Amino acid sequence: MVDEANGGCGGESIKERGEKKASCCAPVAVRDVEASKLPASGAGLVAPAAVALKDDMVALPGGTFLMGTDYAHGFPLDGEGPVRPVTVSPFLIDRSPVTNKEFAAFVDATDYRTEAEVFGWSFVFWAHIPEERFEELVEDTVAAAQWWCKVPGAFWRQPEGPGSDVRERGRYPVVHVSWNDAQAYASWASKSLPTEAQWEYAARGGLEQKLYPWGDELTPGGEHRCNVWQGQFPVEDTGEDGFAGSCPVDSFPANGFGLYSVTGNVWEWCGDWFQNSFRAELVQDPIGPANGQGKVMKGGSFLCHASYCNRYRVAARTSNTPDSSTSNIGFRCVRSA
Ligand SMILES: [Ca+2]
Ligand SMILES: [Ca+2]
Repeated sequence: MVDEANGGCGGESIKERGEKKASCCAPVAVRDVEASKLPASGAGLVAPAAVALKDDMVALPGGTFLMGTDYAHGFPLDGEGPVRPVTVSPFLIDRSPVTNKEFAAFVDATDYRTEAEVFGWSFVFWAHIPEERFEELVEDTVAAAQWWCKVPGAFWRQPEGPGSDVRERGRYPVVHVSWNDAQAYASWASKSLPTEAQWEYAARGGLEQKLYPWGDELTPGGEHRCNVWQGQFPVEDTGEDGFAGSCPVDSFPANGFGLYSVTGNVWEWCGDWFQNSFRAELVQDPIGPANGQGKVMKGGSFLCHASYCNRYRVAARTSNTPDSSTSNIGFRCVRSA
């Protein structure tokens, strides 16, 4: 059973949603550590010069911005606020989440095995599993969030389990990568995972205190600007924004800093441990606490819906354990300037 895993995004009141442990839309994978040896941390993996990485990063000047929200829309127990001035040093950040094609280059060069492979399973959203193969592919569901299915054999190259592949999804964000996997990729690419402050500064795209990377309206002029959920969660995603599930990283316009796929599509791992408060004295290049249970994730995913898990706002945050993997968590990297 995976019922210790918490799910979220379903059937609660707004109050309950705010009080729920912050891992809405991305369940905790309770891994059986005894069952297998933990994979390499990625330490010692160095990108060979022969591998040509397409390094599509944008250099950001850094500076002081207003981080967080004062909760006209947010979840107080997620620790999104209050709004405070934070200063980040100049850095470079990937224009988009790491794609399947980019992750494949890493795996081809290193034979790295993701945690989903080592543990033998990952979480897949129910609607993406072929109905006729549901019995065959799904070993269990999360008790508190039955739309999350434990699928043996699901990993980044087989996102919906055995029989699926990413051949037509080179430009889609890689998913089923744990924080540890993301960290391994970043080390190999001589990069790192963004701090939450770096991520939020970059996501805001130069706008101050807007809900979304482009402003305060979700669909300005009726136009979709990110890949989230339309319809009744978790039953029917009408895909009005063009996608029921993840989408190519550059499907929607970039933000003011030239970053794609900032909100919606897939959650993105950050380097910091999660804590639902922050240390007010940390105003210059803040990082999370020294340790914790979960790592920060930002940006929301294709499963987010206003009625349910309004966490595709730039100030929104959640977390998951560093060895968890799902079909809606990916990452992008940064490099110091
Ligand atoms: Ca969508
Ligand atoms: Ca996102």
